[in-house]
Amino acid sequence: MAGKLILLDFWVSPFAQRVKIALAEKGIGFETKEENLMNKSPLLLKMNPVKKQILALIHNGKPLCESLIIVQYIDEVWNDQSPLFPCDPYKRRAQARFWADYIDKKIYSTGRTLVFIKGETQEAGKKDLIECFKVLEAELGEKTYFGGETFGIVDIALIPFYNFFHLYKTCGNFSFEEECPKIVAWGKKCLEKESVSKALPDQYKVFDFFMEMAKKIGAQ
Ligand code: GS8
Repeated sequence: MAGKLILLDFWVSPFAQRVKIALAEKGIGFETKEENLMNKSPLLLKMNPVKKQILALIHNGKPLCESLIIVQYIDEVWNDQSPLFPCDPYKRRAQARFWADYIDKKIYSTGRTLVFIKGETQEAGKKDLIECFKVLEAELGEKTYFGGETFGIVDIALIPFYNFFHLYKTCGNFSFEEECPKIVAWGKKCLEKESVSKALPDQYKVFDFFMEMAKKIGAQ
Protein backbone atom coordinates (compact mmCIF):
# COMPACT_ATOMS: atom_id res chain seq x y z
CA MET A 1 0.00 0.00 0.00
CA ALA A 2 1.47 3.31 -1.07
CA GLY A 3 -0.60 5.41 1.34
CA LYS A 4 -1.33 9.02 0.55
CA LEU A 5 1.36 10.89 -1.36
CA ILE A 6 1.22 14.59 -2.16
CA LEU A 7 3.99 16.28 -4.11
CA LEU A 8 4.31 20.02 -3.60
CA ASP A 9 5.42 20.63 -7.12
CA PHE A 10 6.67 23.29 -9.47
CA TRP A 11 6.43 22.25 -13.12
CA VAL A 12 9.87 23.46 -14.21
CA SER A 13 11.75 22.23 -11.14
CA PRO A 14 14.36 19.59 -12.02
CA PHE A 15 14.27 18.56 -8.36
CA ALA A 16 10.54 17.80 -8.41
CA GLN A 17 11.06 15.91 -11.69
CA ARG A 18 13.49 13.56 -9.94
CA VAL A 19 10.80 12.60 -7.45
CA LYS A 20 8.19 12.13 -10.19
CA ILE A 21 10.54 9.83 -12.11
CA ALA A 22 11.36 7.77 -9.02
CA LEU A 23 7.68 7.32 -8.14
CA ALA A 24 6.83 6.41 -11.74
CA GLU A 25 9.67 3.87 -11.81
CA LYS A 26 8.10 2.25 -8.76
CA GLY A 27 4.61 2.48 -10.24
CA ILE A 28 3.35 4.59 -7.32
CA GLY A 29 0.53 7.08 -7.88
CA PHE A 30 0.57 10.49 -6.25
CA GLU A 31 -1.26 13.77 -6.13
CA THR A 32 0.46 17.04 -7.05
CA LYS A 33 -0.14 20.56 -5.81
CA GLU A 34 1.45 23.23 -7.98
CA GLU A 35 3.38 25.86 -6.04
CA ASN A 36 4.09 29.45 -7.02
CA LEU A 37 7.79 30.26 -6.74
CA MET A 38 7.02 33.89 -5.92
CA ASN A 39 4.28 33.13 -3.44
CA LYS A 40 4.88 29.82 -1.68
CA SER A 41 1.88 28.24 -0.02
CA PRO A 42 1.52 28.02 3.78
CA LEU A 43 1.50 24.23 3.33
CA LEU A 44 4.93 24.28 1.64
CA LEU A 45 6.36 26.57 4.33
CA LYS A 46 5.00 24.20 6.96
CA MET A 47 6.33 21.09 5.22
CA ASN A 48 9.76 22.52 4.36
CA PRO A 49 10.22 25.01 7.23
CA VAL A 50 14.02 25.07 7.22
CA LYS A 51 14.85 25.59 3.53
CA LYS A 52 11.41 26.83 2.46
CA GLN A 53 12.15 25.51 -1.02
CA ILE A 54 10.09 23.65 -3.57
CA LEU A 55 9.73 20.75 -3.33
CA ALA A 56 8.31 18.60 -0.56
CA LEU A 57 6.74 15.17 -0.65
CA ILE A 58 4.11 14.43 1.96
CA HIS A 59 3.71 10.73 2.73
CA ASN A 60 0.74 9.97 4.96
CA GLY A 61 1.00 13.46 6.44
CA LYS A 62 4.77 13.26 7.02
CA PRO A 63 6.97 15.73 5.12
CA LEU A 64 10.10 14.82 3.19
CA CYS A 65 12.50 17.40 1.76
CA GLU A 66 15.51 17.46 -0.57
CA SER A 67 15.02 15.62 -3.84
CA LEU A 68 17.87 13.12 -3.60
CA ILE A 69 16.95 12.21 -0.02
CA ILE A 70 13.35 11.74 -1.15
CA VAL A 71 14.43 9.48 -4.03
CA GLN A 72 16.40 7.39 -1.55
CA TYR A 73 13.37 7.23 0.77
CA ILE A 74 11.16 6.09 -2.12
CA ASP A 75 13.66 3.36 -2.96
CA GLU A 76 13.77 2.17 0.64
CA VAL A 77 10.01 2.19 1.20
CA TRP A 78 9.09 0.53 -2.12
CA ASN A 79 12.06 -1.81 -2.25
CA ASP A 80 10.28 -4.73 -3.89
CA GLN A 81 10.61 -3.46 -7.47
CA SER A 82 12.83 -1.37 -9.78
CA PRO A 83 15.75 -0.78 -7.39
CA LEU A 84 17.15 2.72 -7.92
CA PHE A 85 20.39 2.12 -6.04
CA PRO A 86 22.86 -0.64 -6.81
CA CYS A 87 23.43 -3.41 -4.23
CA ASP A 88 27.22 -3.43 -3.96
CA PRO A 89 28.02 -1.10 -1.02
CA TYR A 90 31.31 0.39 -2.21
CA LYS A 91 31.82 0.14 -5.92
CA ARG A 92 28.29 0.91 -6.82
CA ARG A 93 26.29 2.40 -3.96
CA ALA A 94 28.89 4.82 -2.59
CA GLN A 95 30.00 5.75 -6.10
CA ALA A 96 26.43 6.35 -7.22
CA ARG A 97 25.91 8.67 -4.22
CA PHE A 98 29.14 10.48 -5.08
CA TRP A 99 27.99 11.20 -8.64
CA ALA A 100 24.47 12.15 -7.66
CA ASP A 101 25.97 14.60 -5.16
CA TYR A 102 28.35 15.96 -7.81
CA ILE A 103 25.41 16.63 -10.14
CA ASP A 104 23.42 18.18 -7.32
CA LYS A 105 26.16 20.60 -6.31
CA LYS A 106 27.37 21.57 -9.78
CA ILE A 107 24.83 21.56 -12.58
CA TYR A 108 21.97 23.75 -11.36
CA SER A 109 24.18 26.45 -9.82
CA THR A 110 26.60 26.58 -12.77
CA GLY A 111 23.66 26.64 -15.18
CA ARG A 112 22.17 29.59 -13.29
CA THR A 113 25.39 31.55 -13.77
CA LEU A 114 25.24 30.85 -17.47
CA VAL A 115 21.59 31.86 -17.77
CA PHE A 116 21.35 34.85 -15.43
CA ILE A 117 24.74 36.57 -15.48
CA LYS A 118 26.31 38.51 -18.32
CA GLY A 119 29.88 39.09 -19.42
CA GLU A 120 32.97 37.34 -18.09
CA THR A 121 31.17 35.55 -15.29
CA GLN A 122 28.74 34.11 -17.82
CA GLU A 123 31.65 32.95 -19.96
CA ALA A 124 33.20 31.29 -16.89
CA GLY A 125 29.83 29.67 -16.10
CA LYS A 126 29.65 28.27 -19.62
CA LYS A 127 33.16 26.82 -19.38
CA ASP A 128 32.40 25.30 -15.98
CA LEU A 129 29.14 23.78 -17.19
CA ILE A 130 30.75 22.20 -20.24
CA GLU A 131 33.56 20.91 -18.03
CA CYS A 132 31.03 19.33 -15.62
CA PHE A 133 29.29 17.55 -18.49
CA LYS A 134 32.61 16.32 -19.83
CA VAL A 135 33.47 14.91 -16.40
CA LEU A 136 30.07 13.19 -16.35
CA GLU A 137 30.59 11.92 -19.88
CA ALA A 138 33.88 10.33 -18.85
CA GLU A 139 32.12 8.64 -15.93
CA LEU A 140 29.36 7.39 -18.23
CA GLY A 141 31.93 5.93 -20.63
CA GLU A 142 30.41 3.31 -22.89
CA LYS A 143 27.68 2.34 -20.42
CA THR A 144 23.99 2.65 -21.32
CA TYR A 145 23.15 4.27 -17.99
CA PHE A 146 25.44 5.57 -15.27
CA GLY A 147 24.95 2.38 -13.29
CA GLY A 148 25.45 0.08 -16.29
CA GLU A 149 22.46 -1.61 -17.84
CA THR A 150 20.03 -0.43 -15.17
CA PHE A 151 18.49 3.03 -14.94
CA GLY A 152 19.14 4.37 -11.45
CA ILE A 153 19.88 7.19 -9.05
CA VAL A 154 22.60 8.97 -11.04
CA ASP A 155 20.40 8.98 -14.15
CA ILE A 156 17.51 10.31 -12.07
CA ALA A 157 19.70 13.05 -10.62
CA LEU A 158 20.86 14.23 -14.04
CA ILE A 159 18.11 13.57 -16.58
CA PRO A 160 15.85 16.53 -15.61
CA PHE A 161 18.66 18.79 -16.84
CA TYR A 162 18.47 17.24 -20.31
CA ASN A 163 15.50 19.48 -21.06
CA PHE A 164 17.61 22.46 -19.93
CA PHE A 165 20.11 21.76 -22.74
CA HIS A 166 18.25 24.00 -25.18
CA LEU A 167 18.34 26.81 -22.61
CA TYR A 168 22.01 26.28 -21.79
CA LYS A 169 23.22 25.99 -25.37
CA THR A 170 21.22 29.04 -26.49
CA CYS A 171 22.50 31.19 -23.61
CA GLY A 172 26.06 29.91 -24.03
CA ASN A 173 26.08 29.58 -27.81
CA PHE A 174 27.61 26.11 -27.90
CA SER A 175 26.57 22.66 -29.04
CA PHE A 176 26.01 19.80 -26.59
CA GLU A 177 26.24 17.40 -29.53
CA GLU A 178 29.78 18.60 -30.24
CA GLU A 179 30.93 18.97 -26.64
CA CYS A 180 29.49 15.79 -25.14
CA PRO A 181 27.78 13.55 -27.71
CA LYS A 182 27.62 10.55 -25.38
CA ILE A 183 25.64 12.52 -22.82
CA VAL A 184 23.20 13.55 -25.56
CA ALA A 185 22.82 9.90 -26.63
CA TRP A 186 22.35 8.87 -22.98
CA GLY A 187 19.64 11.54 -22.57
CA LYS A 188 17.78 10.28 -25.65
CA LYS A 189 17.95 6.75 -24.29
CA CYS A 190 16.55 7.84 -20.91
CA LEU A 191 13.72 9.69 -22.65
CA GLU A 192 12.57 6.40 -24.15
CA LYS A 193 11.39 5.54 -20.66
CA GLU A 194 7.84 6.67 -19.96
CA SER A 195 8.76 7.52 -16.37
CA VAL A 196 11.16 10.13 -17.76
CA SER A 197 9.29 11.46 -20.79
CA LYS A 198 6.14 12.05 -18.74
CA ALA A 199 8.01 13.89 -15.97
CA LEU A 200 10.03 16.29 -18.10
CA PRO A 201 8.52 19.55 -19.34
CA ASP A 202 8.93 20.76 -22.91
CA GLN A 203 12.43 22.17 -23.50
CA TYR A 204 11.06 25.30 -25.22
CA LYS A 205 8.75 26.02 -22.29
CA VAL A 206 11.72 25.66 -19.97
CA PHE A 207 13.61 28.14 -22.16
CA ASP A 208 10.72 30.64 -22.21
CA PHE A 209 10.27 30.41 -18.45
CA PHE A 210 13.92 31.16 -17.68
CA MET A 211 14.15 33.94 -20.27
CA GLU A 212 11.10 35.56 -18.71
CA MET A 213 12.67 35.21 -15.26
CA ALA A 214 15.97 36.63 -16.51
CA LYS A 215 14.08 39.65 -17.90
CA LYS A 216 12.28 40.14 -14.57
CA ILE A 217 15.48 40.13 -12.57
CA GLY A 218 17.12 42.31 -15.21
CA ALA A 219 19.86 39.89 -16.21
CA GLN A 220 19.57 39.71 -20.00
C1 GS8 B 1 16.81 22.22 -4.26
C2 GS8 B 1 15.42 22.83 -4.27
C3 GS8 B 1 15.36 24.16 -5.03
O1 GS8 B 1 16.37 24.76 -5.39
C4 GS8 B 1 16.36 19.79 -3.69
O2 GS8 B 1 15.17 19.56 -3.43
O3 GS8 B 1 17.07 18.95 -4.25
N1 GS8 B 1 18.40 20.90 -3.10
C5 GS8 B 1 16.98 21.12 -3.25
N2 GS8 B 1 14.12 24.65 -5.29
C6 GS8 B 1 13.91 25.89 -5.99
C7 GS8 B 1 12.87 25.71 -7.07
S1 GS8 B 1 13.37 24.59 -8.28
O4 GS8 B 1 14.05 25.40 -9.36
C8 GS8 B 1 13.31 26.91 -5.03
O5 GS8 B 1 12.46 26.60 -4.23
N3 GS8 B 1 13.77 28.14 -5.16
C9 GS8 B 1 13.25 29.26 -4.42
C10 GS8 B 1 13.94 29.51 -3.13
O6 GS8 B 1 15.02 28.96 -2.90
O7 GS8 B 1 13.39 30.28 -2.35
